Amino acid sequence: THFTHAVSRRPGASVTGGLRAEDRGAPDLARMLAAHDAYIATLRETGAEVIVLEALEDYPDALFVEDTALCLPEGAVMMRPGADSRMGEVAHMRPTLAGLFDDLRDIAGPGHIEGGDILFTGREVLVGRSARTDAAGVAELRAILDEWGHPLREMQTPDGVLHFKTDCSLLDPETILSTRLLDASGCFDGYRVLHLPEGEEAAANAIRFNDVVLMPDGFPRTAEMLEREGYDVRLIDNTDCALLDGGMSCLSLRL
Ligand code: CIR
Repeated sequence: THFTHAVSRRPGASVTGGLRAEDRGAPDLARMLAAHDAYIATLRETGAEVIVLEALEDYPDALFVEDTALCLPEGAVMMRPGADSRMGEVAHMRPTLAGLFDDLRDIAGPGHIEGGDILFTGREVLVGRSARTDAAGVAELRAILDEWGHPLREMQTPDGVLHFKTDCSLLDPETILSTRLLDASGCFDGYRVLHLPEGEEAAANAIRFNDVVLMPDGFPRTAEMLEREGYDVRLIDNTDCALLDGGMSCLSLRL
């Protein structure tokens, strides 16, 4: 998979009010910005053009751009977040994607779907139903993907897990990094699955971007496993995004 572009958005001061399942303290903006810089620099190192959008103070979670759209070779689909406070982020992303895609679609509703629940493996699109993504949202996406010729497989994000991709990542077209919990559902039959070492489940949200794999710092056994498997691993400080249940995939749209 070769990506020529990525789109990200700077966190603003309002990020301290971002959504979180459990309050473990507020993120530190300065440290978050430094980590965001490192993330963007790593994407750029691979030769991709990275568009960095301005912070949206009215939307504390707007840095998690992945949830606003699904980017595929045929076009992009603007999502319809299940979190009320995030709905308005979509309209702010739309003009950027309109400049990058000829075919731009919208999930019109009433259903909901967020990009964090969608894993495109190249051969199919896996979508996890979750507290944010419902059957009607998935059905609307399916109708669009039918037109584009992409099979969609609907699965279930485990209870208590924010998004499907909170618990898995695509490392290459054949290989998925997954928690044992998610993989136990059998959803990755037909792929090679690498399991997160016990106690390092929080490293499941990684991304393969061109020649590198970005993963959160602080999970040494996962990093070692991926290096042993031949991946060029880059560690990013995810301390502050983790307080808001966010990770590597959430911080960019990749196309
Ligand atoms: C939220 O709850 O919506 C944000 N605090 C975190 C979103 C993370 N996004 C993602 O996993 N794609």
